Formats: sequence, structure tokens, C-alpha cells
Amino acid sequence: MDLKQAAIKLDQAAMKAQPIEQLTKEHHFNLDEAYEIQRLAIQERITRGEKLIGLKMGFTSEAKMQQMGVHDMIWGRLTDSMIIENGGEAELAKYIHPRAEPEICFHISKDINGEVALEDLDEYVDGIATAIEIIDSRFENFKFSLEDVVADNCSSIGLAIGEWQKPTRDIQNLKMEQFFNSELVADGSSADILGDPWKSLQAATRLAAKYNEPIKAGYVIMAGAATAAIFLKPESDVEAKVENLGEVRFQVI
Ligand code: OOG
Ligand code: MG
Repeated sequence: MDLKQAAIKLDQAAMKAQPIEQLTKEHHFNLDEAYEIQRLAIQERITRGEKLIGLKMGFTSEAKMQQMGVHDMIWGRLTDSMIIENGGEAELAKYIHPRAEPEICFHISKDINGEVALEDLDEYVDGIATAIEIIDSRFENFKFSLEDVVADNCSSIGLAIGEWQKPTRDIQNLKMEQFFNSELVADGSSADILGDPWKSLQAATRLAAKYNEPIKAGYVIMAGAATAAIFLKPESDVEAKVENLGEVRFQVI
């Protein structure tokens, strides 16, 4: 399979908000090739003027692995075009079949070059916040294999971040909730994110180093969801709350 061609196909599907068939239905490719497709697809965005603003971890909880039927940790890239202001609007027409999930997000204070040990991570983090990720698989029916979803930048399309809080190690057992129009639609615990969301950040440093993707000062790193993701509904108010970390919201239009 031509990796560049696959990358362009995925990028176009995202830009036009039109789903495509799973790549692995017709082609066989391995995980490293999937990450190369992801890199090339993001390169298309960067060529158009977008900027990398961070990385996201995926399938760091059992609930997410169960919902999507994929059982390995994955990581993807975030660009500035994906940001939704806290209190801002998300336009349904821009997406294919978007879902939202509450997350915890780290703000990086210092360039990271190489894997960092769990106990040394404090040196590199100057904020932690509640976030909502919008995921929007480019594949029909939101169905994919591990290689498909990695090539598709782990379904990334949007993120909203709440107010940054002072970093603390004490985030291993925080209640995480998602509301649509003030109604609770999903809840879980940060304990379900690898037992401790800091471990997700540690994994991000390991995987970024493995794939030669530097983590830069100012980046945000999303730790992955603890709950299943919920389809966005028209005209709804979407809010996430994480115990001790505050809330973040946006309006679907
Ligand atoms: C893939 C992205 C997974 C998470 O938080 O686990 C993810 C998907 O579910 O489509 O973002
Ligand atoms: Mg996520």
C-alpha cells in the first residue's frame, strides 16, 4: 500500500467529513506503517498551516478498550485547529459521527527528549486540567482495527481544556463525569486510566521517544478517557467535570 496515498485519503475524509471504508479491509499493513500513515496525514495539516500542540493517549482504560474492541495503547497528534474554546461552540456539520469523552490533560513546561521515568515527570509539568476530547473516526460506522485507528490519528478531531490547576500527584482516584444538558451521561474514575493518569503521561514519553516525536514545552498531553465515549447531540450543552480539577464545557451547534 502507498502510505502517502492512504494518508491523503484519511486527511480528505476528515476535511470533508465523509467516512471511508476501513483501510485494512483492502490492504495489509503493520503498526509501524500505521504510525507512518498518521505522521504523513498530520503533515498534510501542517503544510496547510496548522501547528502541533500536543499528543493524546488512547485506550488507556478498560472501558474504552471494551467499547471499541481494541486492546492496545495508542497515541496520536493534536493540532491547533482541533481546539475548542472553553465555553465555545462545536459545529456538528464539521464532523462525521462525533463522540465526546471526559479526560485529564497535562501541560508540559519543558522540552522532553526521550523517555522520562514516572518519578521524574514533575519536572516537566506545570498544569493539569479537566478536558473533553471529541473523537470522530474517519471509518464507516466508527469501526476499525488497531492499525486502522492508529493510521487515522486515533480518531482525533477536537479538544476543549478547562482552567489549568497546579500539578499534583494526587489524581489517582478522581471522579470523572460527563453531562449533556446537565444530565449525567457517563461517569468513571481516573483510577481506570492505567491506575494513575501520570502513568499515561509516562507512556506518552516512551512512545514519543520510540517514534522520534519530540514533546515540546507548551504541549498538552491527553491521558485518555476512563469512560465510553458518547455521541454528540444537536444543540446540546456538553460538560465534563473531574473531581478537584474543575470543569470544561462547550455548546454543540
Ligand atoms: C480511539 C481513540 C481513543 C481514548 O481516550 O481512549 C481515545 C477511538 O475510541 O475512536 O481517544
Ligand atoms: Mg480520548
